[in-house]
Amino acid sequence: MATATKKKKVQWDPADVKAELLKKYPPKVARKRAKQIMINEALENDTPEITANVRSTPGIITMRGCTYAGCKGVLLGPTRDIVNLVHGPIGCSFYAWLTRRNQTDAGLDGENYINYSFSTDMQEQDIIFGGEKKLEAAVQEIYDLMHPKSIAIFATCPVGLIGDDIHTIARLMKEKLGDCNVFAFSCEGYKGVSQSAGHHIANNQVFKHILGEDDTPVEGKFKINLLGEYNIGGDGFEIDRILDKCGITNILTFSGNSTYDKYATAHHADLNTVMCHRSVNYVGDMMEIKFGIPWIKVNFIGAKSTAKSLRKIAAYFEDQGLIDRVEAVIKEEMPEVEATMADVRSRTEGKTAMLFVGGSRAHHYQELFKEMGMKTISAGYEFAHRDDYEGRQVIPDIKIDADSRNIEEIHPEADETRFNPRKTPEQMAALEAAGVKFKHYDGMFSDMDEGTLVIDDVNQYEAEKLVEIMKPDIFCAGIKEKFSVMKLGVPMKQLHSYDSGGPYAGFRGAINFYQEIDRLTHSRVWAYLKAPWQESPELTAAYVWE
Ligand code: CFM
Repeated sequence: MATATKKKKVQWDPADVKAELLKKYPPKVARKRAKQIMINEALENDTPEITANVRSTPGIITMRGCTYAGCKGVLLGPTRDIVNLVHGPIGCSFYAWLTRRNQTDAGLDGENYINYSFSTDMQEQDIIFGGEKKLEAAVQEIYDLMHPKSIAIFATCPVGLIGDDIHTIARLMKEKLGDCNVFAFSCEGYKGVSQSAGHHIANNQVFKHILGEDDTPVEGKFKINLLGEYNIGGDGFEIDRILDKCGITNILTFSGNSTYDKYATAHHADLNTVMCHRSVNYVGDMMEIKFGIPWIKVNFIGAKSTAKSLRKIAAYFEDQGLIDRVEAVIKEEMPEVEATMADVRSRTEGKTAMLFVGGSRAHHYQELFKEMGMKTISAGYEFAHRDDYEGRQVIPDIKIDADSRNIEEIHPEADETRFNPRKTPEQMAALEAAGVKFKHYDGMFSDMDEGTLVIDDVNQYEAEKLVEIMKPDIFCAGIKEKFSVMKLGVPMKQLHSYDSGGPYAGFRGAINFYQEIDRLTHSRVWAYLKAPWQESPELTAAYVWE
């Protein structure tokens, strides 16, 4: 196995690439985009400040989704026993139905509504006369048919526009049904600039309506929650396998493979670990204030990051037995990972990658590429905030604009009976000194090389330009980008859905990923393909009557 990453000869100057990306825009758009396209380590600016979490420019084909997608699809979608009822026209349900690959274990009770699509199917007359009656009837119908523990109502754009009072309907139906927790989300697609607003709306409601509701004790010596892991392609299953092996009890994965009861008992954990910082970091903060549970950032993408995260968790519990157990698990799991890594690396060393994904994978997956000796030459998030790029220290400086002010900020207080600080301030300080940093995230910039391009809310045009100019060995993004990139002759890997592959988390996931990327970067098929107009630029045709 080669020890150092071979430097690929740079054929482009990042400043030229940036200029080329901006060239086609009208001056006003170019000025705006210039602040969202950073040459890492501030080669051209005094401060490495990036503009993020702002509106996309109309007319540009953004990679983003909407607020409803972030709330219903991302956060609540993976919870199998809460019925997700979409109040809106059928399209909003149909296009969100089983499109995210969050897997679930149907459990012994078999209560699993993920395969269903529930909608009030609003029609024109409901838009004119109001849809509240229809919503009420839909909640009743679901209850009569399924008797679920909980029904969550999601507002789509037209519901916000006509002003249906979904929260009152939810409250009245909860009172009427008695044993079913009905609550609602004002997550209209237009509510924020991206999915990110939907995460926030979802988290607030879950925090207010379910978290910490059930005081039945949970067994386990080392109890954690894993916040911001969504079990795409079974990632959460692999992480649970490893945690189990270490003797760590994961009460709640928020929200992959979750259930209502897991949320309700999550306050029994002694540590919150945060995977996807963007979608969930405020839940960590709120749970600390309300219940006294500290949080740390972890990353189970990449074998080395997995080992590091396990060691951090063990260090937090300050238990020699657990520390030894974690070391034994790492020792047992790593040889196979390292053997595959060395084999694959002999072929992937020095290759280049580009990653454009939602709000955390574009950072996390750089770890796996590093392990393969590959260099990330450009990366960016669709909808992350400045702290996900620059680190959490910038949070106090982030200007709150009108779009963010639109989203409710909740300010919890310590719970009268359930608040219990897990560590004394002295213990926390000692752990910090020993390297277990709480509420800490350095962001993407610090992990990327000087001169790499970090691009917020990249669009279709820029993505194609980047591929044309920089010719990466692999491009990672989503389904909307997949085919245009492949047509440029570059292999493409979807990092949202994993192209039906995965898991890629943990130790076994790392092995899967190395093998997959090895195959993809050595597949020549896309480079051989020629579009008809490339093969014979002059097309001839004849009219039928000729
Ligand atoms: Fe977090 Fe996600 Fe992501 Fe995200 Fe998403 Fe996703 Fe994503 Mo698609 S919660 S921010 S809103 S890690 S669905 S599991 S892959 S864009 S990078």
